[in-house]
Amino acid sequence: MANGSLRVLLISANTEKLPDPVFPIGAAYMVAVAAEHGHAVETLDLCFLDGPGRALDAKLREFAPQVVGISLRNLDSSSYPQNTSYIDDYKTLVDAVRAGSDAPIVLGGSGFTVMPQPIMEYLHADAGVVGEGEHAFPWLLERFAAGRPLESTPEYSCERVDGGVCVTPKARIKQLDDAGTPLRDGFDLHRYYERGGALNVQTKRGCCFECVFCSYPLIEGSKVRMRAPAAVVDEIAALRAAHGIRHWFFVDNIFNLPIRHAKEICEAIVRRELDIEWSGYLNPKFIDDELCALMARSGCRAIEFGTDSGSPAMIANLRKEFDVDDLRRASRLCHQHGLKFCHSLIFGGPGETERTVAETIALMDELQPTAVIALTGIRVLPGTGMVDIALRDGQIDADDNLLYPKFYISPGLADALIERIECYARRHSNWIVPGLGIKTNIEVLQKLRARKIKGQLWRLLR
Ligand code: B12
Repeated sequence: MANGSLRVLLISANTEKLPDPVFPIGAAYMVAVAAEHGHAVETLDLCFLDGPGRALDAKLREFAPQVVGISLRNLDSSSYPQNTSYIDDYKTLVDAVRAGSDAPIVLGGSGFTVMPQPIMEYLHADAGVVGEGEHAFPWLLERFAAGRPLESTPEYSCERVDGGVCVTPKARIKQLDDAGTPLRDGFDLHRYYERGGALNVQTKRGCCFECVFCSYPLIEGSKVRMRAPAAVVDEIAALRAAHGIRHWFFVDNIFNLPIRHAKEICEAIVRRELDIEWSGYLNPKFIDDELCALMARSGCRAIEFGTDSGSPAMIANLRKEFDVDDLRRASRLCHQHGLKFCHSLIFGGPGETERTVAETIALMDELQPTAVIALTGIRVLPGTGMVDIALRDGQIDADDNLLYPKFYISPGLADALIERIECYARRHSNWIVPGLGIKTNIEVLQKLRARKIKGQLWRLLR
């Protein structure tokens, strides 16, 4: 091995299969950068294994990694009252790596970035990268290879947490095309495609909004940075040609902002005759006739609107930057262009009352979306506006580190809310309520996948 090169094992720790198993794109970006910097990289994906067990032991023995990177995508299912926390599985994983290897353990991923300190304190890792890893991970590997400590530099701030070090890049990557593309070969691409119904691709990072509950700007920054449409299309085309992947999910926080960029992506897909089908998250405000036409032509088959509420008062309380007329217009455009669409809702936010719940339900009746995905309760995440509100309303304690999920439900509404949504959703076949197990039966979903049905399964609900 070349001087300064290390054996790096990248583990994707995510095992969640609802609503679908999702390809570990963040980990695949890290595989790519580590390999580009001359390191020997191997991968271990826990998604389809029954616990790390023998597979991990064999990897540690045979590959003898000098660094183990662990990608933590999710903390918990973020649904209430039914909820799954993954934190204890991560602890079991880290302990198993420790038992079989002396290699330093480096954490990263969106789940890690949401609350680095509590995770470092609980898992006792050697290091963690907060935010995007394309620059920070190779920097950290170089330090390990040279036997140098992790200390702050003009580019990185290094903070000691419980015997480990949290590395935070002081600036985000400006030119997103410099981030490269994920190297996917280390993961079972076909299995994710078969069982998840799509692969994923990113066209931009960042979110400029400040919705009161949302962690996206904390994870990706509040400045939107875009990839060149040609680069996005090249990435899709390569996987289309090499592996026949036709179905895609754009993982952008908001696919259609800036709207010009979204149109360029669609135009590039059409021009290159990629013959794909795709879906993604859209904001109901930045949508017009031209975008819908282009989306339909380029293969968009399902749109998820981050609507959250249909009540004017709640839209304001959640600090959303659109209004009910935007929701009406966006829904109408989808109907006109034959685009299947769903509204994602979060009930129970600050100020929610029976009246605002009724307003949202009435609006859904009016808009006739293909599906509604409803959450009851807001998972309180550190660094978001929900912390102060939940403290004020006595729903969390000041010393709660929020590692295990706490949910905010507008005071006085808790049981009434769950009953109301359950009752409504059971009578309306296009409502999905993960926290109540409504339309989230994994056996049913996997049977549909076994019948080779691709794309978003909620499309089938209406
Ligand atoms: C797109 C998306 C989805 C799509 C995924 C579609 C698909 N086919 O990929 C859908 C709708 C299916 C979905 C579902 C869920 N999601 Co989701 N999702 C996202 C979103 C918006 C983007 C994720 C993504 O792909 N990012 C792009 C990649 C490139 O970024 P990345 O993974 O963060 O990787 C970078 C860094 O983190 C770092 N990195 C990553 N790994 C590693 C490893 C090491 C060692 C290092 C050093 C660095 C590093 O470098 C990478 C490149 O810069 C995020 C929010 C966000 N903006 O992050 C939520 C997010 C990941 N989801 C979340 C959750 C909770 C879920 C669900 C559990 C529940 C739900 N809300 O539906 C399910 C779980 C699904 C599953 N099987 O795992 C949470 C997870 C944190 C938490 N609160 O637990 C997030 C962060 C949103 C939030 N609420 O805060 N999701």
